[in-house]
Amino acid sequence: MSKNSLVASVLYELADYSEMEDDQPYRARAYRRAAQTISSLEEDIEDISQKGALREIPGIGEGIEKKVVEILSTGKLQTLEKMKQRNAVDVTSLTKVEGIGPKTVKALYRELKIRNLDDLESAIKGGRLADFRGLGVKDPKLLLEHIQNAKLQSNRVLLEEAEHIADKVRAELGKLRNISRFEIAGSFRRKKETVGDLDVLVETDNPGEVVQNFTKTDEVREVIVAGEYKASVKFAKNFQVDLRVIPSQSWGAALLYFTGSKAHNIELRTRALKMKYHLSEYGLFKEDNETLVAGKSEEEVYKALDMDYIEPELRENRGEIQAAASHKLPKLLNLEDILGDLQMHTIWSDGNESVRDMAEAARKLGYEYIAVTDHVGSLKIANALDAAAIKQQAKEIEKLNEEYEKQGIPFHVIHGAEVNIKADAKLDMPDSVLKEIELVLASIHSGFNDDATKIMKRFTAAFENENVDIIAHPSGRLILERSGYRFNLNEMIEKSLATETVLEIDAYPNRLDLNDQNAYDAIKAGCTLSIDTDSHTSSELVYMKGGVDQARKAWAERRDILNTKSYRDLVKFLES
Ligand code: DGT
Ligand code: CA
Ligand code: CA
Ligand code: ZN
Repeated sequence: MSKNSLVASVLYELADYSEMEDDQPYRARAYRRAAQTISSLEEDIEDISQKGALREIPGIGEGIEKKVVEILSTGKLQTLEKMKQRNAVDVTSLTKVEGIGPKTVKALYRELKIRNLDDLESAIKGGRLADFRGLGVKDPKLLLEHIQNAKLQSNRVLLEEAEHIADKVRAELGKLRNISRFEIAGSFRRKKETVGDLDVLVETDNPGEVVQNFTKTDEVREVIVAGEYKASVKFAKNFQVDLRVIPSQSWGAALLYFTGSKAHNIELRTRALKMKYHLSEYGLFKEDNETLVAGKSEEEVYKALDMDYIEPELRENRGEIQAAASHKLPKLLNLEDILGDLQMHTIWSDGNESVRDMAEAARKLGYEYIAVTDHVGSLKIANALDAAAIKQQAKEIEKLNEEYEKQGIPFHVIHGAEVNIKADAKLDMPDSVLKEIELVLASIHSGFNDDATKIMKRFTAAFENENVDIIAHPSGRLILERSGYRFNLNEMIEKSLATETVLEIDAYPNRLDLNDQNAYDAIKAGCTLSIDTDSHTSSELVYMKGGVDQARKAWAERRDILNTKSYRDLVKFLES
């Protein structure tokens, strides 16, 4: 399987350590950029390396090329290993604490000799952090909470990363003999935004052999336990994979049980008891005589409990049990329902490819349209466009659309923009300019520490501006990194309905913003959402899948999502 994520994670770590050691910040930035590019590559980095084409990847020069080759052949990087020894500071864990970056880690080490989370915790408890500058959060209670979160998170990965690990599991299982079927259950199957471990179920006539062979596969770094029917192992980066052998007659019951969630299971068992049954991972039994009623498939179990089948994404105990019993489950959105993507960036601002490149990639995905939404205004880091550049871009897009029309290609590029909602609650571009843009996303990129009232004042200005169509990544969170600003969801929902402004599910893997619970509340209240990838290169357009997964967790149907509309209907909506 592809080593892209391994190479990326080593480079990310290298970036953190060099930021801590080095006074030349561009170096860390270069490593980080390369890591980001590599993790989003479609092509296998090993193949690229074998072709000698590493240098053709944007952001990879001679120095990084050498490092990539070393990681590919040895699985690690000598420079990084030395840095780790030299510092003996657990940068990886410390930077997981909200508000702590590599620079703070450096200062914490220099001034207070803090090397890891435990050191940090005792420093806070001992009041030794009182005079320390360079921490945004001062409140010891809040800091300890952040440390606790960092400890909990330390082995959780983004769903997108779990997908790559799952690919490895599938590949390894595919090589083993005597497996008649397998399935990855748990939070992974429910498409939770982060995954703690993988729960693999297999059906086989040779349990002992399969378990043993699994523990000997290439990906396994450590065997925690291995019995006759079960093994727990660690993959790279300490990520746990549990494997269980399941008998055929219990397959469905076990899949149901190990898919969870725990809360869903408990509700389901309660329902079974009321119907004089007993439900376990082995099957659904008559309460009095232990006769097996159902267990071969999940469908069979739900049916015996007088329920419709419940998709794994919905199994979070948000009312799905009652809905399934009264045949009122939503008809969930599918990836095929999505006809376009309404947030992406090009070389006009901070993206890596041209408008045409993005359009062509979107056409290959079968879309009818995209909106190109480069940053506009004065955001320097994002290389935002000014009014003159916006006009030029409009012309470029118009030309491309004309070209498509001449060739009879039914594809449209919508001229959009992402405008920053400034700290003073003004949009970072005058209305006279915004008015000329077909689709305007508004979002917050600064002033994250504002209180909820101030944040809502800023959002209100955006909602009430009639040029604004979509509020992008509404919470501003980065999963496993920062929790986002304080916003009031109910007020957001009210404003969205009142002003017909769409809320976004930003599908970028570490954003998924709105999150599933907030999106669920918004949809329930009647809001329309759009699912956009926020792509900065064309290979990221496939992140749509993760956005759709989150929307499905939020009970979204096709009609709830803006970009399931045909191009004509979308234009009507934007013009109204
Ligand atoms: P994770 O791994 O933390 O992302 O979350 P899950 O949901 O995969 O949790 P995990 O791996 O601990 O367990 C897998 C499933 O097994 C879980 O979703 C439901 C089921 N399960 C585990 N422990 C219990 C339990 O004590 N009671 C019940 N009813 N189900 C359990
Ligand atoms: Ca799990
Ligand atoms: Ca587990
Ligand atoms: Zn943005």
